Amino acid sequence: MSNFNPQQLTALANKFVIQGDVIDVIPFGSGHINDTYRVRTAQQQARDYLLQRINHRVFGDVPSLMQNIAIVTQQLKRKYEAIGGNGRSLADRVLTLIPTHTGLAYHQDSEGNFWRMFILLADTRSYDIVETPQQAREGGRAFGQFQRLLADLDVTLIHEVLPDFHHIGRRLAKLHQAIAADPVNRVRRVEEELMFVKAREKRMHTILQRAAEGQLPLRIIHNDTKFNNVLLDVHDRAQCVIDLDTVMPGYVAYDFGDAIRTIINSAAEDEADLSSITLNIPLFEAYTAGYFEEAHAFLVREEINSLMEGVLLLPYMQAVRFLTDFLEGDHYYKVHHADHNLQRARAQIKLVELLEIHEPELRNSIDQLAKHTI
Ligand code: GN1
Ligand code: MG
Repeated sequence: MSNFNPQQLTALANKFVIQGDVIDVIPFGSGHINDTYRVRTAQQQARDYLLQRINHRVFGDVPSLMQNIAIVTQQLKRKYEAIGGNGRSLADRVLTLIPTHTGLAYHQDSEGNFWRMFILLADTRSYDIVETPQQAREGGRAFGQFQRLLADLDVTLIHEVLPDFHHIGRRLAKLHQAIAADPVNRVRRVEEELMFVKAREKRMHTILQRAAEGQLPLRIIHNDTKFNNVLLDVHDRAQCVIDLDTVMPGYVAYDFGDAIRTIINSAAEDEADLSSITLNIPLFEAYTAGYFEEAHAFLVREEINSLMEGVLLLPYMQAVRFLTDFLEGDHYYKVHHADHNLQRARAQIKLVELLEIHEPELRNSIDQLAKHTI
């Protein structure tokens, strides 16, 4: 995280239309891309805020990114208004952007950094590792509902801010470029991992092939359905889906697979001790059941058939992305120690191995749960 001192951060927070005087601005959350801070304000009953520095090396077109978020949050608010309150205010269920004093969705500082602000949702929490089936089911409902409420939004309104984000062919091409260039002389350290990746390249194209055959509708999906992107309330009920930076057109299996990647894994995404990575199948089933409760309203049969492909693809793609960044010298993801990207890649590879072993069982479970709800 770049260093901004408290005075600078307070001044940045005051660029936005906030209520109350700023008490402090402190680092918050565990994202790998943007820098996030919590802004506490003095006024009683006033909300706290989230201040974020958008990583503009990753998100080259910040105005389009912010436009996507505005379109998506407006649509969600419209839908929730129509459905009715459920005892919660709209600001508690959908992210709310706070404008700058000049009426913009972001502030650009003198060094060219882009900043934005959201309301911080009080009394919520997120989990890096899921603990109970109830949490998993709530996560499934939340992402299923997110897709459902966006299902009638015109796909062409949303900018593809990170082109080919989940296109495995492009991701592999980047990995091969990194192998060929080998700028920091690390290829020799990942030969085993590269063999694992290469042995599965063809199979991992299944979703793209089915899409090219016209069997999978292109929908607006979240594209970063890590479980910690759902905020749960104090009773572990899903309250709000967050991190809308990557909301773009894609296939539902991507969101399903990325969520399962983090839910079924009993260990952390970057677990160093590979023997502690195991599959928690009851959590997988709970997420899937919750997902179908919401998604049955729009899913077509071919999409249901594609979900298991997503479960294998997303951890595989994540391994490819971590390996690529490792080979390129760690420029994309924030790393917290030497070889962090390698450790992350190895943990994801271990996960793919386990998922392959349990594939028939997981596929069967998806089919059974789909029958009950669809
Ligand atoms: C990044 O926003 P954050 O840090 O949760 C990444 C995701 C990866 C994730 C892996 C824009 O997400 O695609 O799945 O790390 N976001 C981007 O933990 O690349
Ligand atoms: Mg993200």
